[in-house]
Amino acid sequence: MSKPVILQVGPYPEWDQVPLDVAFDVRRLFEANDKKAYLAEHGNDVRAIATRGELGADADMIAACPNAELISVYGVGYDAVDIEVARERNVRVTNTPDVLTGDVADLGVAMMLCLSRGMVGAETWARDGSWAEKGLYPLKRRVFGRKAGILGLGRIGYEVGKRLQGFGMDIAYTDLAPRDDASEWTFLSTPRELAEHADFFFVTLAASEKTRHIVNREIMDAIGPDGMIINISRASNLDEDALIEALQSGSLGSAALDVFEGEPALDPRFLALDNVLLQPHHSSGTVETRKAMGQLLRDNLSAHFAGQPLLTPVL
Ligand code: 8YV
Repeated sequence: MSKPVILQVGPYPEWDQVPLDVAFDVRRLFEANDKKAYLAEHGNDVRAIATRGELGADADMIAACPNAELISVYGVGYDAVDIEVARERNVRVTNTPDVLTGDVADLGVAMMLCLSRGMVGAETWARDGSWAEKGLYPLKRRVFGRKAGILGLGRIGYEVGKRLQGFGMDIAYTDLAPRDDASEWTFLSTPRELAEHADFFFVTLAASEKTRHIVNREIMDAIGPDGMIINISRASNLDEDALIEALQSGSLGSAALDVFEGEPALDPRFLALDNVLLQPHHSSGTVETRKAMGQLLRDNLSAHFAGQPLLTPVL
C-alpha cells in the first residue's frame, strides 16, 4: 500500500525526520528554491501538511493542496494557520499542547530573572576583566516579592504563576473570567489594570486577530519606566514599533522577548538597546519537549490515517 503524501513545511530534528520518512511519503517544501512551483507540482498529491507553530499554513498553501485532510502543527500556537480557509475546505487541524507548557513557563521566568539581575552583562563583566578593573558590577533590580501580571491565564500562564509563587510575588492575572484554581491570585478584568499592577508583565495569551497589538502604547506606559514586559507568546500580541519607541525613550523599563515580528529577522533597532533580552524563539526548545512535540505531531497524523480520533484537535 502506498504511503500517504505529507507536505513538510519546515525542518524537524533527525529523531522526528526518520520516523516521519518511514511512515509517510514526505515532500519537503522547505528544500525547494521555488516554493510556488514545488506546490504546483506536488500539491494535488498532498493528504496532510506537517508544519511548525511559527510557520503555519497560509491560505495559498492550503489552496495549493486541494486534497489535504489535515494540518498537523508542531507547536501549541496555530495562529499562522489560516483557520478560516481550513474550516471552509474541511481540513482538520491539530497542535501540540501540554507537552511544552513547563518549558515555555521556565524560559519566561528565567528571562525575567536574567534581565532583572543583568546576568548577560554580568557574565561579560566577569569575563572581560571589568570586575578587576572597575570593581563591583552595577546594582540591578530585585525580583522576589515584587508584583507580577499575567496576561492570559491559559496552560502556560498558569504554570508561570505557579513558578512566581515560589518567589513570593504578588500575582495578578487577566483572562476572560477568573479561574477557580487561581484563587490566591488577583483577577483583574482589563489589560490596563493588569499593567498598572505589574512590575513584571508576562504575555502568555494565544495569539489571534482579536489579540493583535493588545499590548499597545497605553499598556506599555502603564507598566512604566520601572516595569518589564516578558513575551513568550507571539510577537503580534505586542505593537513592536510602540515597544521599541517606549524602550528607546525609557517610558517602559525593559523587555525580555522570545518572539519577533518577521522572525528570524530582528528589527535592527532592538540591537542598539541595552534594556532588552533577546531570545531566538526557543521557549519550547529542550530535547525532552521537542521529542514529545514530534511524537504528538506524528501521532495525530497516524491517528488520522488510521481513521481514529485525533489526539489534540483544534479544528
Ligand atoms: C515552535 C511555538 O513551534 O509552540 C509554539 O507555538 O511557536 C514553538 O514551540 C517551535 O519553535 C518549533 O518550531
